[in-house]
Amino acid sequence: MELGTTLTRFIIAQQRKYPGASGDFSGLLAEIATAGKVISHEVNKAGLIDILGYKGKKNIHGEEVQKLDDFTNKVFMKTLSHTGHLAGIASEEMDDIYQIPEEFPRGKYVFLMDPLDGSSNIDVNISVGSIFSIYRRKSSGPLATMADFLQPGRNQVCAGYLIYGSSTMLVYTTGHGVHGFTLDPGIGEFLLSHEAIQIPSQATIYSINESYASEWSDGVQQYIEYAKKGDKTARYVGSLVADFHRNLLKGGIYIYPGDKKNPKGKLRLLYEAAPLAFIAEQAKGRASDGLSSMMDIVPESLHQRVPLVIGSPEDVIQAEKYMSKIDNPS
Ligand code: P6P
Repeated sequence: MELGTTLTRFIIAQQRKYPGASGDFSGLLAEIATAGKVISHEVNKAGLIDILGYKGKKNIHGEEVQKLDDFTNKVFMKTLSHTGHLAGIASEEMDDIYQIPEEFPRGKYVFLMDPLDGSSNIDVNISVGSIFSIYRRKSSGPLATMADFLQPGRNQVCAGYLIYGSSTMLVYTTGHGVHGFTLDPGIGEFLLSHEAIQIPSQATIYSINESYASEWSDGVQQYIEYAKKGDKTARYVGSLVADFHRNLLKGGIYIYPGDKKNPKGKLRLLYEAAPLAFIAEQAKGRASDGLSSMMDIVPESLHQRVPLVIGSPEDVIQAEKYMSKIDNPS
């Protein structure tokens, strides 16, 4: 039986292909994959054991912390802290940065994550995901600093996501293209299933929550009207990783705009928009806040929100034309 290309084998081959690529990623990616296997196992039986529902606390954003949010955060923390590659970790589920404990060797990278995005969808069996981003630290002392984390997306050395859906997939980039691996639960291995993913330059899908239409800017309103008059069709799961992953493979545009009530929108720059922007650009796609490239936005705080326009480059450019001309006429 042909095993297929395992994640480990692919990473080793990539290191040979790109000698400058640090071997550190092989260790980190292998542990991220391990965390993904553990989380996939729990997510897939969530309806059967008491890890659903509300944990009885709220996070820094005032959002109810689901039991599985907490579980997945802990899985990544335990799996990654010992690798010796990280100096610190930031998470949507943690108010401040986490220093790798001194009993573990500290490394030259920092790791940021949304450990379980879309977790409120678990109860109704909709795909959810984990999103991660890795930077080389800028500081040199024993402890990671906030400056290590507040870097523009262009500085990322690795970004990816796990999607827990009809199958569990790991999709990542280290700046040499975007590659997708599907978990074979029978052997517990992630096998290469989507090598060198490239997003179609233009497509018919647009993803946006139209219930907020009355709050949108004129530019967003007029772009969506333009899209509806054209050949586009609406697809909106309400789970960012699921909407992004579908558009990455089939093409399309996803928009979570700012609006009159929330000018910066809902999504987080550092552990949602920036890692997906790195993936989109590596897949020949495009990502912005409607005006500026997502990869060039310099973060001012760990949990800051940002409007997101991402997907097929020609569709994103068209949306940006409406949003810049109408919302921000020079
Ligand atoms: P809305 C989930 O809470 C999430 O952060 C993303 O996964 C998803 O795309 C978005 O929020 C959905 O938000 O406002 O459309 O319900």
